Amino acid sequence: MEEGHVVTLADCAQLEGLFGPKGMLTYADPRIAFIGRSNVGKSTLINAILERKWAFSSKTPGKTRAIHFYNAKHLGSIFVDLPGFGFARVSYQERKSWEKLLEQYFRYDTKLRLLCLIFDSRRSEMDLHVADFCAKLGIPFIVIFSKYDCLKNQKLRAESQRHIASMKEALSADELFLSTFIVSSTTKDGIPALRAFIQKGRHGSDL
Ligand SMILES: Nc1nc2c(ncn2[C@@H]2O[C@H](COP(=O)(O)OP(=O)(O)OP(=O)(O)O)[C@@H](O)[C@H]2O)c(=O)[nH]1
Ligand SMILES: [Mg+2]
Repeated sequence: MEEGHVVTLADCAQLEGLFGPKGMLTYADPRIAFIGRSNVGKSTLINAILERKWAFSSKTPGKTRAIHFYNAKHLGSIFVDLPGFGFARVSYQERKSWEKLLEQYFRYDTKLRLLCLIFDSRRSEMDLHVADFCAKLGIPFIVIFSKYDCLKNQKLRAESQRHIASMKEALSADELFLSTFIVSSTTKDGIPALRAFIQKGRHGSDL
């Protein structure tokens, strides 16, 4: 299989062809999926981890509207960019069809080994229902706090650290919860540690 963007999944009708007995993803490397609200920086983070410019990012929320698969041979994984949820400007109909696609994708992809749940470091509400959703899928997950460079002063950083600590505490009982990471795709802070974690998991030692 080629390096880079390999396939876009936009319709449930493609699932059997991709994940069935002769599917192109059936015998490919395991998957790591990135999930989170629209505009939290999922696509940008994928590019930062990969040190490639494969995923499309945008200032306008709702950029990623289908499921994109990127084959990262150098990291031994296929990165999955999922559409951001909570994007208000799409119709009810469109949102429902995304939800169905996501649900079906999770059902079909038996080689999904890690979910990366992304939160914007500036938001302080406990978005634990998303973590709950991950826990229900039965797949190990990590929580990543993005855009840390946007916290411009010590007070904001201290607030964010408190929020992260309480979220960690709330998740600690969950066996599938592995770790938290604080990152900035702009300054690249935290990216090497996250990349190392993902690479290590490839050999089955942690995940
Ligand atoms: N300052 C800063 N901006 C960032 C960072 N990461 C992403 N951004 C910006 O945030 C915006 C959204 O980034 P995307 O990567 O497109 O976000 P997404 O989560 O993929 O969004 P959807 O595809 O809509 O779900 C873009 O303008 C990025 O340049 C970061 O670490 N720091
Ligand atoms: Mg995106």
